[in-house]
Amino acid sequence: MDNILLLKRARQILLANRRQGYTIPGAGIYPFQWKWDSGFIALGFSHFDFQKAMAELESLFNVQWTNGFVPHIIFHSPAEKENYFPNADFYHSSLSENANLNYETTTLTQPPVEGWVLEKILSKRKFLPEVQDFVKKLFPKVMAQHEYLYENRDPSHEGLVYIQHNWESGTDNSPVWDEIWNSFEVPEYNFSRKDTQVVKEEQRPSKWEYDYYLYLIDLFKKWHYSDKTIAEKSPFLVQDPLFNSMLVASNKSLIRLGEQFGFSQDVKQLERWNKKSVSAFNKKLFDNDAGMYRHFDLRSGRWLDGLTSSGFAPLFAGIPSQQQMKKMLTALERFSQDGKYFFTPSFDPENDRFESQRYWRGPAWTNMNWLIYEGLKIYGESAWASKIKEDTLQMVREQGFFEYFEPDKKKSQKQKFGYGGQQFSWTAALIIDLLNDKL
Ligand code: 9WN
Repeated sequence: MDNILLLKRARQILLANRRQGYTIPGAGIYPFQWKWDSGFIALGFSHFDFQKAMAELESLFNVQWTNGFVPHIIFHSPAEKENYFPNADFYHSSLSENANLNYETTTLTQPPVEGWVLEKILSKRKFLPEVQDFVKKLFPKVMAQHEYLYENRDPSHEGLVYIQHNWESGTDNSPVWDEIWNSFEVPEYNFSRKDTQVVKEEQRPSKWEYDYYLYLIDLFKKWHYSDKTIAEKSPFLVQDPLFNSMLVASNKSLIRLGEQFGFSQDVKQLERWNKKSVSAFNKKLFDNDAGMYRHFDLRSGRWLDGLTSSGFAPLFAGIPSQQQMKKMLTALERFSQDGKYFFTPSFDPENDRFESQRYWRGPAWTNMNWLIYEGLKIYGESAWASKIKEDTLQMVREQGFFEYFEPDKKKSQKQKFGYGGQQFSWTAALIIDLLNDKL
């Protein structure tokens, strides 16, 4: 497939996945609106249909809670209720005193990508008054989300916020969580999996992992979703390098947008937060031996076991020093094992727990590739950035617009298909962005 056809297919996918005012990640498996997916999708739309890009973000922030929190799934369509588990009935978001009762949502969030998404889409239509009005309207809402995170997810005021559930990380069944799951027991849940009716079981998280995911939500329900109680009592409390990188990158974008649009008080606050975050990031999360960033478990007081592609995300936020970045290039090379794997497997391929088809335990993902690609450009590492771009385009050209991809190049050529959901929105959106990028 040449680039023109690839671009055409990508646009068709985004349009086909569009519903009323929002876009689903993929038909069949994900029939609602997801938070960080919407960020990537808005970026994709901004290249050819600006109204849809703005609508995507607007529909996300319409749901914002009174405390600034933005939930990770908005169950817009009641007709799809039976097709996803766990749905709104399991969460009971109304148990939280902060919930927005006009919408059915989850009670978890996802990486705060919206600040940098807003800046990126604005750069394409800077001078249109309508777009400027849109940014002015969204800025305070994105700011309120950052306030929520710094005030409720950073109890020791370190500058690093925690996630309270693996679903908040975006990298749901990453092997880094195994250690936490092994530290306590949960009851067996009886429920009917919907995901494995549309995607092969060996490409999805295992049933025992779902039991842990559900148990945590049950605990939170008991505590009426109080962040304070969760911080005190929950067994899962992690400073995630991907989540915090998205926060720092969004801080930086909000600072630039705030200066441009006259939000000077907010700019000062953002600068204070951000300084602290970057410094804590490098002190606490950088593993000098591995040459990359790690997840920190606030419960055990140490890094979680295992290296993941999330550990490269700080590049996107310009967090590493030049010296750290050089070390990260060596780690990146090791992840690709001399070109055996596409950039970038989601988990360390030399680790015994690496599984090349199981979701976040090994496969390559276009959004992680894209974040690393953009990060390397910030550091002027264009040769490296081009390698990642080429790998990503090749992966999608050979395997299709899947959710995630076989990272072993030889194996992928033989099988000619990817894994998980098909006609996947963020894969399409980011291919559009990459094809429009001049590098
Ligand atoms: C749970 C929608 C989402 C992504 C996540 C990805 C996956 C959901 C699931 O799909 O998670 O949120 O049901 O597996 O891990 O990053 O946002 O694409």
